[in-house]
Amino acid sequence: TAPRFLADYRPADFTINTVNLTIHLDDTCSQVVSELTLERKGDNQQALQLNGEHLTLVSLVLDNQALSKEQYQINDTLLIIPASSLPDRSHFTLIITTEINPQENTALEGLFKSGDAFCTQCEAEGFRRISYYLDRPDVMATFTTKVIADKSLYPYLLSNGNKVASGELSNNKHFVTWHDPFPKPCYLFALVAGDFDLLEDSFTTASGREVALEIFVDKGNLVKAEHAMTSLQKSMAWDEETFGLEYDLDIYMIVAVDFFNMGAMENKGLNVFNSKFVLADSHCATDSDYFNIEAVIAHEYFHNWTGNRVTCRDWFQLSLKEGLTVFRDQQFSAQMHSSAVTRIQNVRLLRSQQFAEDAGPMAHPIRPEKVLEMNNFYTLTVYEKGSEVIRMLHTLIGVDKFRQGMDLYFSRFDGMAVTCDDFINAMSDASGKDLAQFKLWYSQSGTPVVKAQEMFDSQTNIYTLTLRQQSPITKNQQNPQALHIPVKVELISENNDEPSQSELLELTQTEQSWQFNGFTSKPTLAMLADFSAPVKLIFDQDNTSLLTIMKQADNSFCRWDAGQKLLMSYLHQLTFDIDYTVPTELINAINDMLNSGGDRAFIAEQLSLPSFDEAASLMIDIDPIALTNAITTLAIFIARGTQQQLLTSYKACQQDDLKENAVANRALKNVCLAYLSLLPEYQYLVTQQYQQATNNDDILQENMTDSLAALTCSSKNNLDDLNEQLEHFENKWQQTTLVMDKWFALNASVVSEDVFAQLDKLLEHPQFSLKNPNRARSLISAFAMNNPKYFHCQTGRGYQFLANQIAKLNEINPQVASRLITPLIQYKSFAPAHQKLMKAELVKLQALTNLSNDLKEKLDAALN
Ligand code: BAL
Ligand code: ZN
Repeated sequence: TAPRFLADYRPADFTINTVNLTIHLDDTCSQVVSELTLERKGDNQQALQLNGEHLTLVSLVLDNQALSKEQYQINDTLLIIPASSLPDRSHFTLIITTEINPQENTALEGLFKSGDAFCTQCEAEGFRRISYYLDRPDVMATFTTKVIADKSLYPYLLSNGNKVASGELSNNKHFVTWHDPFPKPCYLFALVAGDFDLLEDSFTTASGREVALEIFVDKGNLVKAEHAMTSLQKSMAWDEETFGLEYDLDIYMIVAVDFFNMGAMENKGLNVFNSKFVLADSHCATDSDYFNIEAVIAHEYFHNWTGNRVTCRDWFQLSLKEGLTVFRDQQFSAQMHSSAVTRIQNVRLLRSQQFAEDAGPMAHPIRPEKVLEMNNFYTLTVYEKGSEVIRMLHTLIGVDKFRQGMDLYFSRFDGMAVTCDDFINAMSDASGKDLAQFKLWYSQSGTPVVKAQEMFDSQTNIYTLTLRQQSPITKNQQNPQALHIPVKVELISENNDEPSQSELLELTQTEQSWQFNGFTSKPTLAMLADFSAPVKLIFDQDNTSLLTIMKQADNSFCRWDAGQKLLMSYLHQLTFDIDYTVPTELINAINDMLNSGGDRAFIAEQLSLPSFDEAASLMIDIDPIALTNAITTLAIFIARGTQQQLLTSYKACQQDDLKENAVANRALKNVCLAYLSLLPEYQYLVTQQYQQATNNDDILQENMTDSLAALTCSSKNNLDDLNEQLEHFENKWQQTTLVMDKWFALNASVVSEDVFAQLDKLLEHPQFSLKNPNRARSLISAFAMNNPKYFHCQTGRGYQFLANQIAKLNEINPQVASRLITPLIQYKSFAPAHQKLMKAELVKLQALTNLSNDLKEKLDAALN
């Protein structure tokens, strides 16, 4: 297959106005009858080319006449009806009958079996595995779908829109017909059939319409759907209050399935979710699971407007809906919880993963220009950096103008398939702000570097700040231009009678200076308040200034970030010299934080060291072993120096555990435990906490967050009790799939040479299967991402393990294989010895027969 280019976009020669689907479900041979009303656009004389893959064509009927084999052509990806076989009229009908094998569909694209249920995943290009179609998002049709299946095995038959008919058929079969009045691209089509428990509730919209809310889960899981239901209701209310956006159908359904490549999918009126983002109770889900469920439910719900009502013209525009919807879900989460902590977590993800992607071989602008396999572009760049770009716009024009821009966007484009430029133009027109230069964020890749230099003239009392920007120069980007970058700064005054100053600076040139008055001595600069732009900042600040910011900055992000910079500077020193003596000022600063009496969730973030990936993304030629040793050494230094205060805080949080702010209490408690567990004299706390949280006479005291936190300490420090705890945990949870995923991940994260033998054993575990994406990720990805010491071990065994599993997944599920390869393709950021070992594995993978496009695209980029 050849790559596609944004520059080659052309409107379709035909469109489809209505689709009438009749789907007879069967495990190995489902029949799909698709009646299309087609329309030729303009007076073109083109052939009709319909996409289709893994389909068996049974018959083709054009305007009531069967087409003979001579009248069309068919290959692995297309059904072509030449102009000579088409009528002269602009409107005509086509009835296509195809057969498919859902059971064999381990790629989980199109129609597949998830356990006993049938379900679909059509984004980006999965519908072509269900029937021949114009599978592109700018072809929007109204769908009517009749689903037929065995009544006992599949009592629920679901599709998009409203239920319009149902009835009994012979042979114990039944049918349900659904009609979706909103024209949509086929990527939003969905079908589910199965036997579920159903949680029902409702929502009354601002204009007084009653919407039925239905969540379908595996039998026995009803109570675990309650948090998802509440989250959905909160999301619906938030979108009305914040953006005036109401839901538009009479019913909103969510189905939780265990076999799913993505987190969830926003199909119109029928979201399909990975069960991981639906099911929760305090015994089996952690606080972050609860948070993530609420965020993903919100994200999919928000897509109803940003994605479904207004969709993408082509897949290069994916960030139009994803960046915007991530921004919306982040704003929602920030309002539901601590905005400071939510922002910190957004930034941690961006810096640890997206910065690495943007520095690696698959770097692409948030609006990519060249794509071989679209599934490879559901990336941190399109989603998370895409959201940062929307956030910058929000910062530049302000909340009110942003809302006016959204209103204008919907009034212009409701029911249409549009581009990122259309969105920015609406924002520009509504706000009066010139965003021409801002649009470069959509076409340039790489993380820009902003260098800051300051000068204080004690004669004139003028403070001058100079900023310089540079975007990376790469093979695909020879001449990057200056971007429009909002830089929020805070100047912290030394003198009580001179107020600190906060400003939004608009950096638009390569180099720009600003002057500030009102200080009689040099103020301390806190840069990038709220992380106002997704850039790498280079600014040499001494420890005294960082400590000042940590204590005095008004902006909570700056306070946290200054602490991280301080920690990062020690990590840097330690990677070069493991005997480096960390100054005791750090101990005082951490004791101050623990004593500060502030929000415990925020303190937990302040105390958490930069992760391996966060630190790595700020370094070059990384020696991964030196970095893991540096992180451990710094953590032990902190633990030793602050042990008394850590213990006091641990106990205080434990006492308050079941009171208000339980989540924040647990967050801080478990960070304290992580430090204390590094010191042998406190390791008894881990045993104690594990017992209390997992094996308690009082079941109400049991708690997955605490249980998992204790187990993580055991596995990271390979504590004596580890094996006993893992065995106990496995016995307790063997029936609960989502918890077993956590168990597999814990096993893969054990910091011990034995991990390799353990990994081999786990591959043979009766509950392990590469066919289940969650399970594959819980073992393989957890090892590669959470166990840097052994993933990067000098023998290359870690790299080999990952590559071997990717080779198997290439045949089973190319999308999952392609996600898992990320840590290997970023090999160029590591020291030469590691590069060589990683590259050798990539070369082996490249030689695979049947290499999927998904892997090929990444391997070619990495090895070129
Ligand atoms: N559209 C794919 C899943 C999501 O981003 O919501
Ligand atoms: Zn999305």
